[in-house]
Amino acid sequence: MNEVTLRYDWRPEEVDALFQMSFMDLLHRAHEMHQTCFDPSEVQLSTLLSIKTGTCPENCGYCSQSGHHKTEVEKQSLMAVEEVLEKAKAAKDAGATRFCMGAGWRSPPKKDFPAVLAMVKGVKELGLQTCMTLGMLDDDQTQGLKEAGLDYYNHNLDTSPEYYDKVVTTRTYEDRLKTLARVRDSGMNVCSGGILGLGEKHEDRLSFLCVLANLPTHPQSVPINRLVPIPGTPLGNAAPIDDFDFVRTIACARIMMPHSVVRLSAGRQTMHASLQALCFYAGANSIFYGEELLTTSNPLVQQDRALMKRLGMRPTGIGEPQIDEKVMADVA
Ligand code: SAM
Ligand code: DTB
Ligand code: SF4
Repeated sequence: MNEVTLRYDWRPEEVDALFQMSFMDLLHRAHEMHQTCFDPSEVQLSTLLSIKTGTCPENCGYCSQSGHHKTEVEKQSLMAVEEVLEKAKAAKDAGATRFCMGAGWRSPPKKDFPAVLAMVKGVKELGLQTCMTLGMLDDDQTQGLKEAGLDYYNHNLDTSPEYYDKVVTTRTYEDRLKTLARVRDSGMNVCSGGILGLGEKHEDRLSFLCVLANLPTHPQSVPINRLVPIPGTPLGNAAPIDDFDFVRTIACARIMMPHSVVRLSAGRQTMHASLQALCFYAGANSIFYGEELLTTSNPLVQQDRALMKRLGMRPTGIGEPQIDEKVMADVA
């Protein structure tokens, strides 16, 4: 009898020991965990839509939407609810099971909140899971989203607490943790992960993974982004992260948060099919599906369908809410 025990006391030295394993041994270990907790042939498909783009008051060094950087991004005020629902319907028809709506806000403005709630309700009525990422939330906003039926709230920690202020200074890591706590306490599913390739050190990746895995409950969804360098941002010329270090990070996330759905997120556009396959083997079991992320491009739907076919993988509705993650998984 094999048991998966969920741990919340990971230490950076232990994660470093995982990273120091041979690539093959680490992937083998991660894949065994993946097989124990999921069907590794399944991949969850989430489609993204930017519902409000650009002019964000935050200064995140990686982001095309920050009003602090001179980027080419086309600014757009809040999209009409009807237009969002049309996009959601198209995503469902293409095979997505979750629709993620993102806004270039520090936090949602009061005047726009009724429309945001209408989007959640409308997208749910189409039979899709809903996710939103709107920046920091207060208690009332969190409650409003929960009551509207929002399934997931995305709020990334992005990197280690030690490196955070090298990337953004208009808010603190503590602010991020507070919003995550509100979302978690409301009973909504948490989607939280990060970006690799921000110029962070190996130690920052260890620390980032430990913070994420040592939250009171593991985020139900963990997006791992590879930086999409945006011209005009402070990180527009950042050196790309080594492919194998990227895969190793996914493997560690799988081992440390066994029941979380790990999403191979931004950055797939520049990843060869074989690198993506390695990420799936290491434990990634979700992707952003659809030709656009928020402001940058993503592989075409036909390409992703072809990739799944080549790999013998199929889309699934596995990102079902998994609030009861304390349950132990037993396998014979
Ligand atoms: N404004 C909200 C916030 O920051 O939480 C929501 C939107 S923001 C664009 C959501 C996430 O997208 C960020 O936390 C970051 O992880 C990711 N992201 C933004 N720009 C990126 C880029 N150039 N490459 C990779 N990931 C990026
Ligand atoms: C996440 O972790 N990645 C998504 C989503 N959550 C909101 C965003 C990726 C953005 C990539 C750059 C862009 O398209 O602007
Ligand atoms: Fe604004 Fe979010 Fe971009 Fe930061 S990541 S600048 S908060 S849209």
